[in-house]
Amino acid sequence: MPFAVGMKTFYSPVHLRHAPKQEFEGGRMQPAVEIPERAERVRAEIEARKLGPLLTPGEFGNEPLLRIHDPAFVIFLSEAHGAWTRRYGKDAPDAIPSAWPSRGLREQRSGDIESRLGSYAFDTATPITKGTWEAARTGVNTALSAAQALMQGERAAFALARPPGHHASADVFGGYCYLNNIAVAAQFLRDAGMRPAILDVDYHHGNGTQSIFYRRDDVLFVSIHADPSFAYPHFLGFADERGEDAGEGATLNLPLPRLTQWPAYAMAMDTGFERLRTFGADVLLVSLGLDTFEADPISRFKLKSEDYLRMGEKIASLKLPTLFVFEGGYNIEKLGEITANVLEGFEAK
Ligand code: OKP
Ligand code: ZN
Repeated sequence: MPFAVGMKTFYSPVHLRHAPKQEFEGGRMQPAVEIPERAERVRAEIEARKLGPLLTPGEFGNEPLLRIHDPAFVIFLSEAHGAWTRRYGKDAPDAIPSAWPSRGLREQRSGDIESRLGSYAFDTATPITKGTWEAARTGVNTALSAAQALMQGERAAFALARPPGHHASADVFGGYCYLNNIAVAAQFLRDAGMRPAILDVDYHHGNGTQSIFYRRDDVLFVSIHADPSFAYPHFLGFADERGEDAGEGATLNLPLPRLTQWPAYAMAMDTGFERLRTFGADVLLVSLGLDTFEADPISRFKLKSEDYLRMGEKIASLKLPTLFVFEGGYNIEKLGEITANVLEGFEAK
């Protein structure tokens, strides 16, 4: 195949500026797991296996971003770390909220940084660091560049974006996510007249992506994930959530039990694929989380390295232009290998 140059991967080193040290979880500060080395390992493996060219994302401005995210939320993200260090000092730890407008409290936020943080965050695992905004902003451009490659006729592209995006909604951040990379890319393709479907294979339910499209019938959301009755994000992703209003039926959740292995996982993929076909999508976006791996440090599924080749092949069987967007996956040693396996399995078909 002399002319096969492989799948384009979009990557920017700007992701390195988001390097959280710690997150609050399990009642204490823990070493962060969503760290720069994740994307660096994947990049190194793509280079080593010569899966295709590594390209620098372009600049798309704020317009595509604001098609999904609330302007005040975007301004907050861009200002938050500055406001935090003005309050707590130059050497303050990364920003993590300490109070939320839960039931019985007023939702109205003041200009105070604690009020804004608590109002826009939904967990304590998602610190805002000095470089978070620039990295997240560049992650969106990474996804948009890959979407543009599809519009220009590529069969597939990979957005190696960090931080991940699928837990972020229009105006809430959490789950290591700040801006929803895949949702912005899906809207960008929609605005170009296409009919996008999102398949989320991260171990965790993509609550942000679901919320964004929940009342719409023009973007399908299918998610395979650990049942929220025992897994993060705990409060969304149950099987009875099927979309609302115009969006009724355009959300499909396929929660699976602890210790799920490839055969059951593949069956869930087949169930999701049936819905993808009846929806009549003409472009597929995959939230590619690799935390379903048997040795993932924070997850409880049991997929093996070779299963990711099968996963890639299976996704290719849909015969749709496909945009892979990097999400979770925390086993640093094997993350490059299993990510590249999906891409290689896809390319082989
Ligand atoms: C982000 B992505 C589990 C704690 C979970 C947050 C997980 C965010 C996952 N013991 N903390 O979907 O991979
Ligand atoms: Zn995840």
